[in-house]
Amino acid sequence: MDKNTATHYNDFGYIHSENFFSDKELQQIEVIINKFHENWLKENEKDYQSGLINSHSLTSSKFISPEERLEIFKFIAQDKISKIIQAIIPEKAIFLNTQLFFDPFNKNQTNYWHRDIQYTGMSIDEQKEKIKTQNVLHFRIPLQPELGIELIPTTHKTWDVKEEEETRLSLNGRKPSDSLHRGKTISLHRGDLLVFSANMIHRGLYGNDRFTFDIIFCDDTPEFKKFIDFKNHPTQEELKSLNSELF
Ligand SMILES: O=C(O)CCC(=O)C(=O)O
Repeated sequence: MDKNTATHYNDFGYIHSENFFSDKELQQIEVIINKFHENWLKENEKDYQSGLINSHSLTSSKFISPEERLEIFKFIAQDKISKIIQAIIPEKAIFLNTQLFFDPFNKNQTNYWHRDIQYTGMSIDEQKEKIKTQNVLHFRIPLQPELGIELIPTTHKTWDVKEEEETRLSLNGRKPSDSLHRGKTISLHRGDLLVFSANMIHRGLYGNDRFTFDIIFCDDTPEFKKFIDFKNHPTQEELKSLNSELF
C-alpha cells in the first residue's frame, strides 16, 4: 500500500486494486461463504424472492462453525487489508460487519443510486456536514466477474449536483435507477479488490449472477460504535489468535 493509493482514495473516494487476491486465498474463504449463502437462501427464500439483494453478519451466523468464524476473522484481519485501512483512516478504524451481494431474484428489479448515510435519519444539512469527516468503507471482494459498482468520484466528501440529488431522492420525476452524467463504472474480476466509501453516491450493477463478499469498516468513534453489533466481533479468546487492531 503506497502513499499514492491512499491519496487516490482521499481524492476520489475509491481504490480499485486488480489481482489483489490469489485464487487460493479466495478459495479458502469461499467454501465458508458458499455454505453460509446456501443456508441463508433456504431460510430467507421469501425475502429473497421479494427483492433482497444482500445478506449480512456472517460472523455471528448459526450457519458457520466456530472454526469457520475464526477463518473469516483471519481473512478480515490479514496484513494487506489492515495496511490499506491504516493508510486511509490513520486515526483508527474498526470492523463493522460483513455482507454478501447477489443478483435480485426478479431480473427486472432496478438498482438505485444512494449514499448509505441517507438511511440514518440525519437531516440533509447534517449529512452534508458529516460526509466531510466521517468514514465508512466497503472492501468489495467479488467471487465472480461482475459488472461492478457505478459511483460518482469525489462525492465521498462533496455533495450532489442537482441531477444526482433529484435521482437519489426520487424528485421532479426522476427515478433512483436513472443514469447520471458523472457516473463511473468500475467492473470487477475475481481477485480484484474495490475499496469505496459508503457515503459516496453509488449503485450496484446487477447481472452475471454476481456474488461478492463485502467487509465494512468505519471510524472507531462513539458515534459509530452504537451501530456495531458486537456479536459479529471476535471474543477475547478469539482475539488472541488474531493480533489485530481492527476489532
Ligand atoms: O452492490 C450493490 O447492490 C449495492 C452496494 C451498496 O450499495 C453498498 O454497499 O452500500
